[in-house]
Formats: sequence, structure tokens, C-alpha cells
Amino acid sequence: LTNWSIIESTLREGEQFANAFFDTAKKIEIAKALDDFGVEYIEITSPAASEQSRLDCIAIANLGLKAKILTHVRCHMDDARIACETGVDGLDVVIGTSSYLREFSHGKDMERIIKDATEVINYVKSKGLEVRFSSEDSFRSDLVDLLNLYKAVDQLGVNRVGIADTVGCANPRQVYDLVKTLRSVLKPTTDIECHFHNDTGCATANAYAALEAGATHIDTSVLGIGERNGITPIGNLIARMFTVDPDYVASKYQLHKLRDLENLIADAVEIQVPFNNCITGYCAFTHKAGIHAKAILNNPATYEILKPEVFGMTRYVSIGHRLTGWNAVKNRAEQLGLTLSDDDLKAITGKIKKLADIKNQSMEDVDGLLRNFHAYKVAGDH
Ligand code: HCA
Ligand code: CU
Repeated sequence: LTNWSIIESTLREGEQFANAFFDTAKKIEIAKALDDFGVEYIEITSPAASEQSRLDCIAIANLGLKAKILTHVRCHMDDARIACETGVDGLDVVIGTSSYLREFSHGKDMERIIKDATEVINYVKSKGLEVRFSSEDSFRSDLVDLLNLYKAVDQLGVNRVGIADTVGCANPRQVYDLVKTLRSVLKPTTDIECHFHNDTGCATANAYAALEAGATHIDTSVLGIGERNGITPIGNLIARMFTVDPDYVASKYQLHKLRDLENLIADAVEIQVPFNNCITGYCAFTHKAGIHAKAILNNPATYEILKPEVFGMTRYVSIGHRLTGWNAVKNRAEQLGLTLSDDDLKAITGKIKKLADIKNQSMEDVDGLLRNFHAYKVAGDH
């Protein structure tokens, strides 16, 4: 799995998050941070959304970033024309194909969809821009309709086709099957982009299944922000892919910048980084049980699949609780430069457990206990 790219949609899907409002300066700051991190593509809101969105699109397209800039538009000539004048590298074109969207949203039949798609795709290509064509709500669309549509746009020479789990209903096996099927009907040179909502918590697993089946591009946003509860979080995708090929992931992205990137977005939309966030959650590298702590101190890989230092994070062994073990207490004593016998350490561990049966002890509490015990021992020796 070493041939995939991120289409980072914090500035498009992320703008659909309930709390999101990015002014121009904030959008530029975010675009630069994403570029620094190393994402291959940055997707931004349609210039047809509002006049300020159009101006912001132009501003970001002209920053001279390494990442390619895409804007996301409806499959409509009015939108395509405006978008092609902004200076972006490409357009992500989308139209709903499920019966829900055909009936309750745009009201077009499949024939009309193919006709509109043809016009828009030919136009974008005539402008020399990259084009992706995607069907909204792919997993609730008729498979025959979907494949006919993709075959038609493939013949027109789109760079990528996209599938979108707009409502978050798909599971990894369905994703695998659909991407495999799609792969078999497209030209080998046509890329496949996937977009997964997280309504049932499958967005990262689905992205992984898609890549396994031959997808090449995954849509993400920072902390997963987006419509409703959002899409595949970039940090989750990084964590997932790091376990498969750490060197490849580290060669593409500035992994130690992940935390700053997430903090930037968390501040901008006034949320907290979740406590259990992959990689950067406050306890992502905290080890607690005595048995775990002992093994971690001998070899971190025993209980860690990700390396905290690669992400600029630090491992923490928690000892002020009743599940603690004397090996972890010994390690802390060594960190503090206190020499104590094993018997002493076991006695201190017993004391910690006793106190912690009433309430958890802070690191300062435990350190104080160790220092006092040590001082008492030293005094006793004289
Ligand atoms: C939406 C659109 C979209 C588009 C995804 C795509 C979705 O807000 O409904 O262009 O691939 O989830 O379907 O975000
Ligand atoms: Cu979406």
C-alpha cells in the first residue's frame, strides 16, 4: 500500500462542520499548514458558494503551494465556468446518483446526469485542468447505473472517479467490493478517490478497505470535521497507514507537525482534540497497568504499534494508581536519580497502592513519596 495520496478537505468538507467559519486569513493559514504537513491535494469550497468563497479560492490557488489546489463543484456548467477562472489546478465535480438524491434533491435521471457530466468534463479538460467526477451517495445508488456512468466519464478521460459514502452507511467489505468492481471497469490509468462519512464510526476502516481494493486517493479533514459528525480524520488515516508502512508514511508527511495542525483546527472551530484521538489524544501513549508498564519499559513495541517520538509525542508511564507495579516505580526512581533497593521499591509500591485505593496519586505525589523515602534511607545509613 504505497501508492496513495491525501485529498485534504478541511477547507471544503470541513467548512460544512457545524462550528466552522474560516475568514480569509484563517483559510490561508490552514492551507499553508496543510501544505507544510505534506498533503498532496487541498480541496476548497466552491467559488460558486459566495462571493467571498470565490475570492478566497483565488487567493489560495495563487499562494504557490506545493500541494495541488482543487475546488469542489456541482456538476453544472455555471459552477464549472466560475471555478476554471480561479487559478486552481483541478476540479472535483460531484452529482448525486442515489434515488434519494435524484428524487428529493436535483431531480435528474441517469441519462441527464451523463449528458451534464459530459458537458462539464469536456469543458474542464478543454481548460487544461485536472478533473475528478464523483457520485454522491454512491453506496445507495444502483450498481448498474453507477458503472454505466463511470464508464462514460472514463471514456471522456477524467483523471479520477470518486465514490462517496455521503451518509456513512457503508461497511469495509462493501467498500472493498465496490472499489474492486470499479477498478475492473476503468482504464488502468484512471485513479479512484474515496470519501467516507463517519456516522457509524467506519470512516477510517472504510478508507483502508478502499486502498486495499485499489483506490488511490482518500479524502480527509483535520480531526474529521465536516457535515454532521464528519469524515475520515487525517490523523486516523496516518495512524492506520503508518502501521502498514511507516517509512512510506514518514517519507510523505511531516509527522511531527500533526499535533500543531490539529491544534490549529481545534482552535479555529472551538473544539477540543478528543481524549482518545489517534496519535495526539492526551492518553494515546500513556501506559497504566503494572504488567503493561513493565513490558513497555523493557521494549515499547510490546504495547505500542505507533512510535510516539516520530510524531513528536512522548510516552508516559502512569504509576500513581492501584494497578501500578514495582518495575514502573523503579523506573521512575531512576529517572529522579534515586538509588533504592528492590525491597525498598516494593515497599513504596505497596504504599502507593494503599493511598491509591482511596484516590489516584499525581506524579508529584508519587515523586514526593520516593524522595522522602530515599532521604529517610540516606539519613538512616549515617
Ligand atoms: C456532500 C457532498 C460530499 C461530496 C463528496 C465527493 C459527499 O456534502 O453531500 O465529492 O466525493 O459527502 O457526498 O461531501
Ligand atoms: Cu462529504
